[in-house]
This record gives sequence, structure tokens and C-alpha cells, in this order.
Amino acid sequence: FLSNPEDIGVVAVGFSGGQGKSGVDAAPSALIESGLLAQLQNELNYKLHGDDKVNAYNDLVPKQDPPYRNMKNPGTVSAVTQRLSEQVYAHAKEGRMVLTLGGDHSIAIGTVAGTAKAIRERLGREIAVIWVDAHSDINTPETSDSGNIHGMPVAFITGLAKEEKPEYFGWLKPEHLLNVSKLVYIGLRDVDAAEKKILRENGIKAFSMFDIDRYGSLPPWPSFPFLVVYGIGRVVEMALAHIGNDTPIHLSFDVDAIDPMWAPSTGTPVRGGLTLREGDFICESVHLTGNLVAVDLVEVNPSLAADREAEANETIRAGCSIVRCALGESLL
Ligand code: HAR
Ligand code: MN
Ligand code: MN
Ligand code: MN
Repeated sequence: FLSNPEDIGVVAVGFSGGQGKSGVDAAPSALIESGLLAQLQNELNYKLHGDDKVNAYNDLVPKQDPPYRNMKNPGTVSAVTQRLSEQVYAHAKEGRMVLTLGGDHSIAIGTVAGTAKAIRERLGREIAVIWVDAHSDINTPETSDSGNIHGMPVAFITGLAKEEKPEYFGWLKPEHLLNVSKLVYIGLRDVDAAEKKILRENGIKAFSMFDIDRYGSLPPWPSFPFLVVYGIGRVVEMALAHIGNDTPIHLSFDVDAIDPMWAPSTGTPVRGGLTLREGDFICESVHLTGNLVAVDLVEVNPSLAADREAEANETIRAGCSIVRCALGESLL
């Protein structure tokens, strides 16, 4: 094991500044109230470290935060992710697996930076990131149409987006960064034209929904010639092969990777996504490697539900399922 198998550092991040819709900051408390941490502790016998109080980081919000290089709330997101990187680093340095409950996906700037640095220092290794998402979140400030930083975290953690000013992500140093060859996406289906160019030019490994479908097959069994075998198994196998054996893995899971049928309460839902079962399968497979060092669950927004109660609850349940599978609950 690359981290102590029984120890988890939990960081609850009530932050929504990487995009425009409020409510995603309420996700950590909703996940915790639904019993997620209690289950990890009582049923899976993990030892949880860190407080279960939600970090709001209000002390870090600057009085004024005008756009910079087209980014919205740049000073706030930079300060929050810097603090978060230190929290994640402190857990990972102790050999704990780090579970971060977001928050919007901009927070992955902090979580990946924290794990990358800690694993370099503790094991002398580079981490790999499996980014499960409908979106590739790899816009640079200049290519982004929206200016929302939750569409840019991968550009910052890979160093594709560069910035000197410490108050605008200049605090990211080489030890915080992820090698693009150690990044792999699963679930993509809404990628901007400029992002496709970035993926292509950098040779970044990405499995879209199309890949998951096309690697499926019709089995030869004569009695069920119509039964489709889904391609998620082969896709996960290829994703893990790409990052290599016994590489420390940081799993960053955006709940919008899951089809809105199971996870409707999220800021930018995109139809045609993973089934809940496929999402769980990815997590189970990553758990089985024994190389998981960090998990993020992001973009659950309980207040974005047409039918409040039901849809928000469904999405929270999906999020809990994802986390429990990544921690091995569903395996025998
Ligand atoms: N690509 C778009 C942008 O840059 C949409 C970003 C995505 N939203 C997310 N992140 N939920 O995965 O603004
Ligand atoms: Mn995302
Ligand atoms: Mn997304
Ligand atoms: Mn777009």
C-alpha cells in the first residue's frame, strides 16, 4: 500500500467560487449528514483524521477580486486552493489517504498540488491523476469562454497555464505539478474546441463516452446475441495500463460524469453519461490497485434540483456511492 490502509484524512470544502452557481458549497455538509463519514468509520472501520467541520475559507476572500486574465474570482480561488493544498499535503505526508469533499472542481488545483508534493517527498514518486468528468477542465485562462476557474484546474496543475503572481496561482511550484503523461480522463462528452486542441497537442490520454461504448462488444453466446457487454471494463484496464503499475493514484471524480438520470443536481449536467454502476466500477477498480492516495468528489449541488428533495437526494446518494466504492465497500 502506498498509504496506510486504515487512515483517511478528510477535508470538507464548502467552496463555490470556481463557478457562478451557489449551492455547491453546501455539498460537504449534505454528504456528511447523509451518513457518509459515519459509514466509513463504523462499517468500513477506517480511522478518520481531520475535523468534520466544513471549511468555508471566508477569511481568505479578498475585499475586491476583479477578473484577472479573464478569470472570475481569481484571488479567492487562488487563496482557497493554496490553503487546501496545505491541508491535503499535511494528511498525505502522514501517509493518510486523503478524501476531499467539494465544492466545485476548481478545488482540485489544491488537492492535486497537495498530494503531488507530499508523495514526491514521502515516496519520491510522481502521482497519476484519473479525472472522471463530462468535461476536461483544461482550459487556460485565455481559451476559456466562461472565465470560470472550475473549467481550468487541469491546465494549472499540469503547468500548461502559467502564472508568476503568487496571489493568482503563482504559488504553484514544480513540486506541486502533475506530469501530463500521468493524466487520464474517463467519461468526457462536453469538451470545448480549444480544449480538444490542448488534449491533442499534449498527447493526453482520454477515454470519452464514445470509447466506453465502442470498446463494448456483442458476446458470442448464441442464446443472448443481443446482449451488449459494456466497455467500461476495458477502458479502466487501458487507463490503469497507461499510468503504469504501482503508481500512486489521485482520483478526481466530478459527479457530472454520471448521467443526470442518477446525478441531476449539478451545475453543468450533460446527458449521455456514465451509469451509476459504471461510475462505481471505475472506483472499485481503482481501489483494487491498492495504489489510491487521494479521492476528490466534486460538483454535487443539492440546491440545483427541479424536484428539490428527490433529485438532490439522488445526487447525494450517487456521490456517497462513488466514495464508498473508491474505499472498497462494495467489494467482497
Ligand atoms: N468547458 C466549460 C468552461 O470552461 C465548462 C466547464 C465545466 N464545468 C464543470 N467542470 N462542471 O467539470 O467553462
Ligand atoms: Mn469537473
Ligand atoms: Mn464536469
Ligand atoms: Mn463550451
